[in-house]
Amino acid sequence: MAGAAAAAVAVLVLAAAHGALCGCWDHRRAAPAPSPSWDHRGTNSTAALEGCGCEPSPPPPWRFRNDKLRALYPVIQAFKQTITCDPLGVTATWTGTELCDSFFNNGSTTTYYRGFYCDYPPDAPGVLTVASIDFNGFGLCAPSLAGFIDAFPDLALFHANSNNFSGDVPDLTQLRYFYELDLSNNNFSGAFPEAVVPLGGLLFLDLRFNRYAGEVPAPVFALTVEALFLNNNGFGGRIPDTLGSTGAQYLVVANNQFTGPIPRSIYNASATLSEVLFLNNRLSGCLPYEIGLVEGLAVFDAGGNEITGPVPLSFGCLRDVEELNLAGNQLYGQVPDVVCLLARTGKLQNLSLSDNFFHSVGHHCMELVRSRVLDVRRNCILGFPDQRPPLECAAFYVDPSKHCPFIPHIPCELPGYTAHGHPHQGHGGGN
Ligand SMILES: *C1O[C@H](CO)[C@@H](O)[C@H](O)[C@H]1NC(C)=O
Ligand SMILES: *[C@@H]1O[C@H](CO)[C@@H](O)[C@H](O)[C@H]1NC(C)=O
Ligand SMILES: *[C@@H]1O[C@H](CO)[C@@H](O)[C@H](O)[C@H]1NC(C)=O
Ligand SMILES: *[C@@H]1O[C@H](CO)[C@@H](O)[C@H](O)[C@H]1NC(C)=O
Ligand SMILES: *[C@@H]1O[C@H](CO)[C@@H](O)[C@H](O)[C@H]1NC(C)=O
Ligand SMILES: *[C@@H]1O[C@H](CO)[C@@H](O)[C@H](O)[C@H]1NC(C)=O
Repeated sequence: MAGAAAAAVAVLVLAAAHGALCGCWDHRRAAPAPSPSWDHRGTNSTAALEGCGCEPSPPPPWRFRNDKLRALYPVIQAFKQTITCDPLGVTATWTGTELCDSFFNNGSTTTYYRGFYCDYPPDAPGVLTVASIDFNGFGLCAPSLAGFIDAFPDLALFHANSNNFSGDVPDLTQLRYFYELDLSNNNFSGAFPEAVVPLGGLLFLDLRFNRYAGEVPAPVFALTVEALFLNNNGFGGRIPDTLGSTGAQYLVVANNQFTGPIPRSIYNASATLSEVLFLNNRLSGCLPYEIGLVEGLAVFDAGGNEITGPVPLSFGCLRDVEELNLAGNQLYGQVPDVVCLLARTGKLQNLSLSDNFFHSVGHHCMELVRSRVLDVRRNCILGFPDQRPPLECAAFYVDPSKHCPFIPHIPCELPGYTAHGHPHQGHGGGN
C-alpha cells in the first residue's frame, strides 16, 4: 500500500518535472516557468517536444480568459516577429495566454506581457481585455505599427515614448475608446501622419522628437485634444488659422521650421489655451495684439524667431501669465510698463526679452530688471550693461521696414490705466 502510494507520488513528480522540462502545456499559474512551447509562432517548431512525448498536435488547449484575448494573441505574436531590437528583453515576456498578467500581478518584475494593460471595456463589463499599451522607454525597434495597434478594438491609450518605431501610423478610427497617442522620441519620418486627423475622440497627441517634416494639415489644430505636442520635428510652412479653433490647453510647436506670423485667430482659443510654445521656429511678422486676449495663458513662449514690432499693450491683460519669453526676436520700442506690472498685479515670474532691439524700459520694468525677473540683455537700451553695439542699433532703427502698428488699446481694466494705455491723470502710471 505504502509502496503504491509512493509510486503514485513519484509518477506525479515525474510528470510535473517532465512538463516543466519539456514545455508541455499547462496553465502558467500551475507551472510558473514559461515553457518554450508557449512561444507559439503558428508552427510546431520545437522538435524537442516530440522526444518528450508531448503531443505536438492537436495543439494544447489554449486557455485564454475570453475570446477578445484569444483574438489579440496572434496580433501580439505577429508584431513580436517584426521587432528588430529589444534592449530590455521585454518581448521575452510576451508569451503564454495570460495577456492580462499585469492586471493580477501589479508591479511585479516577472509580469508576463510587459507593456500590456487590461481593463473591462464599457460595453462588455465582464470581459477583460487590453485597454492600454505602454511601451515607454522600452527602446524597441519595429518598421511599422500597422496591423498592431489598430487591431486592439478596445484600446484607449498607446504610449510609445523612446522607442525606435517608424513607418505609417495606422488608421485608428475603428478604436472606439481611443484617446491618447504618444509616439514621442521615435524614428518616425515623412509627412504628418494623416491617420490621426479623423480621430475626433483624441485628447492627447504627442509626436515630438521624431523626424516628421512638411506642413501640418490645418484640421490638426482644430482637433479637440487637450494637449498637442509637435515639437522637435522638421515641420514647416505657416501655422494655419485653425489654431484659433484648438481645444488644446497645451500646444507646443517649438523647435520646428514654421514660418509666417502667429495667427491672429489665437484670440479664439482664450477659453482653453494655457501654455503655448512657438519657441525656435522661423516665425515672422508683427506680434499680434490678439495674444493679449487669451486670458488664461500661463506660459507664452515665442523666443528664437524672427518676430518684429512693439509688444502690444494688450499683453498687460495676461493676468495669469507666469512665463513670457520673447527673447531672440526683432522686437523694438519701449518695453511696456503694463506688462512689467504683471509681476506685481499678476503672476509674472519670468519676462525674457533679451536679444531684441528694445530702446527703453519703463519705471516698473526697471524694478524687474533689478530683481532679475526681466532680462533685457543684448538690446539697445542706453546706459544699460550688456547691450548691442550702438552702430547695430542705429542701423536697425534707420531701416524703414518697421511697419508694425503700435496698438495702445488695453482690452481690460488695469488699475491706473485707461483703455488707451495712458496712465490716469494724477496716478502717473505708478504703483
Ligand atoms: C509539425 O511537425 C511535424 C513533425 O516534425 C511535421 O510533419 C509537420 O509538418 C509540422 N507542422 C507544421 C504546421 O509545421
Ligand atoms: C498597482 O500599482 C500602482 C503603482 O505601482 C498603484 O498605483 C496601483 O494602485 C496598483 N493597483 C492595484 C490594483 O493594486
Ligand atoms: C534608436 O536607434 C538608434 C540607432 O540604433 C539609437 O542611437 C537610438 O538611441 C535609438 N533610440 C531609442 C529611443 O532607443
Ligand atoms: C529609422 O527609420 C529608417 C527609415 O526611415 C530606417 O532605415 C532605420 O533603420 C530606422 N532605425 C531604427 C533604429 O529602427
Ligand atoms: C473659433 O472657434 C470656434 C470653435 O472652436 C470655431 O468654430 C471657429 O471657426 C473659430 N474661429 C476662428 C476665427 O478661428
Ligand atoms: C526665464 O525664461 C528663459 C526663457 O524661457 C529661460 O532661459 C530662463 O532660464 C528662465 N529663468 C528662470 C530664472 O527661470
